[in-house]
Amino acid sequence: MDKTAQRIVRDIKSLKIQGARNIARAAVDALAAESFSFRGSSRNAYLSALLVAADELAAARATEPMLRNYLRYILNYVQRDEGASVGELKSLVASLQKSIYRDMEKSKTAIVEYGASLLRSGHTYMTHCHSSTVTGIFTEAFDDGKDFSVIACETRPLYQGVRTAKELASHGIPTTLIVDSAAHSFIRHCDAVFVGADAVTASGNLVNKIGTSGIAHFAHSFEIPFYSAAEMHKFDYLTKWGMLEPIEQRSPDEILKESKKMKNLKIANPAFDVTPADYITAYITEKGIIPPQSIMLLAK
Ligand code: RUB
Repeated sequence: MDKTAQRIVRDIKSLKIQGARNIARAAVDALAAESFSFRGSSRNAYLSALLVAADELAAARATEPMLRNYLRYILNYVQRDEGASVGELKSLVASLQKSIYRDMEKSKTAIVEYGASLLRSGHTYMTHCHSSTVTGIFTEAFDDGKDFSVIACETRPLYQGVRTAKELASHGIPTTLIVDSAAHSFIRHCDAVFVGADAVTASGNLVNKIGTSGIAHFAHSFEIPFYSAAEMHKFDYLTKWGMLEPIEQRSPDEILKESKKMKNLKIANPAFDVTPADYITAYITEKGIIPPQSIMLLAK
């Protein structure tokens, strides 16, 4: 595999690159790098190099349909063009990479606009983990002159919520950072919850950072609206056929370094959990703000 592609796989695995959008974009870059660095004129050898790289990238993070959808999109185009030379296929991949960038930017702009329209001055919002889409919504609304505050859960074990809190606070948004276990105590002071999405399933369920489903449960019991900002590319088409979204299990070392030396101690570290559609007020997508029950109708 190409060196740049290998580095991107490592960075995705080690969470140097984090968040579904960033991961998907990096995976597209890796596949484009693999394509660009291919030497030779055999179409079959070129295709196998792309397929091997795509497999490695897809395996880097189990719970990321956006990554898989974009890789599949590129491979479909490349495989369909049966008469094309390797040179032509390389140009095709480069132009698909650019059109994916445009597509991602366009959908993020639309989601941010729809999401920001839900925010009100004087309100307080809770968020969990680090979603580039949700921070985009908050900063856009703030820049529009809305005066609100945010409560960010720190998101153990890797504290992506601390990143969110720092980002929002340095943008000027009044932000309170809390430990995950304080979510229940603080949610009653919130007007809505905004989280990102790693995957959306055919039944409208949300797969997002571990801890999301607990917060959704609290929000439901206090009748507080719960929104997830999710591009349609986060929809996992395989769930239409009954496949369950795989949940990535992370290293025990993220929780306790010395655990391997201890007898009778097992560490469980799932990276994501599933929030039932019933707890979700709506998904904020590039197609509008839609109830979870409609997601499958709108996913192409
Ligand atoms: C990140 C996470 C984010 C989603 C959405 O988990 O759960 O909420 O990926 O992010 P991790 P975005 O830090 O383990 O990758 O809106 O940026 O796609």
